[in-house]
Amino acid sequence: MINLYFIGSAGSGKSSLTGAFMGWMRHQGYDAITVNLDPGIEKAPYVPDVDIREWIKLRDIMREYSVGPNGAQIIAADMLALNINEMKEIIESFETEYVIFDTPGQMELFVLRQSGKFLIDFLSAKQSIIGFLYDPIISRTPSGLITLMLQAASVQVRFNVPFISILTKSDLLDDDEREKILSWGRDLMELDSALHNEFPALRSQLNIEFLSALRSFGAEQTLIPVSSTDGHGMEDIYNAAQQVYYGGEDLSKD
Ligand SMILES: Nc1nc2c(ncn2[C@@H]2O[C@H](COP(=O)(O)OP(=O)(O)O)[C@@H](O)[C@H]2O)c(=O)[nH]1
Ligand SMILES: [Mg+2]
Repeated sequence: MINLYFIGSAGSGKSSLTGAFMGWMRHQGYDAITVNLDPGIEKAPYVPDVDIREWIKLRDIMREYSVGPNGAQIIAADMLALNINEMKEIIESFETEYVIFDTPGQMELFVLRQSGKFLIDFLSAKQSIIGFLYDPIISRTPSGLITLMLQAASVQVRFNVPFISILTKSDLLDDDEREKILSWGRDLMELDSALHNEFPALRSQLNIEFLSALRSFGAEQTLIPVSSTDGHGMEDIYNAAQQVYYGGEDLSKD
């Protein structure tokens, strides 16, 4: 069983990708379920098989603790792991090959607080993969892309599980823009010179050594461009995930 966690900044497309990838898996005849870990989600673009809202409801927390929606999000994040035994049992009862996790809208609530790490470890870190989502609008500038790489590196340090990098909503980019972002991801020299074009009087320590150090995190920065809207790239996510645990071997379809 592989646990695939989609993690990325707010609005990067986690929930949409969970739905789109699940739809693709099902269409291919692969065995998968979805788990929603976002207690704040209003309308999921898919029907979760397991849903944190069964246990945690933002509205109840707001009432019980007399806090607003932001405070409730934080409390909810800390409560994420409370029902984890039950959740694990339910997930395992599906006896499925793939479990696709949609994580909370605010990435830092999942990444920085203890419960996210605890949850991934508890649900068997051995078989986990993180799909880190790069928002295309942020990735369009060198400084934006580097910022996301830094976030990706921090997610890697934090969870220490295999990692794939996904450029979401690629339908919003024209061909040139998409190619530019992908080649920045592949070639740090290019990213470095683009950064110097963006900031001709660059003052910070964002130099090529820094970028190389960033890359040495083992962040395989081969960005996989996908679109949840037109379904582009779903197979590439699957192949990348299979590559991590099975050296690319195909699952048996049923
Ligand atoms: N054009 C386009 N929009 C997308 C795509 N994926 C997500 N969106 C939109 O981006 C916004 C945020 O998506 P969502 O999945 O809720 O992001 P999350 O906060 O990371 O879960 C929504 O308005 C989606 O409709 C995509 O592949 N293409
Ligand atoms: Mg979401």
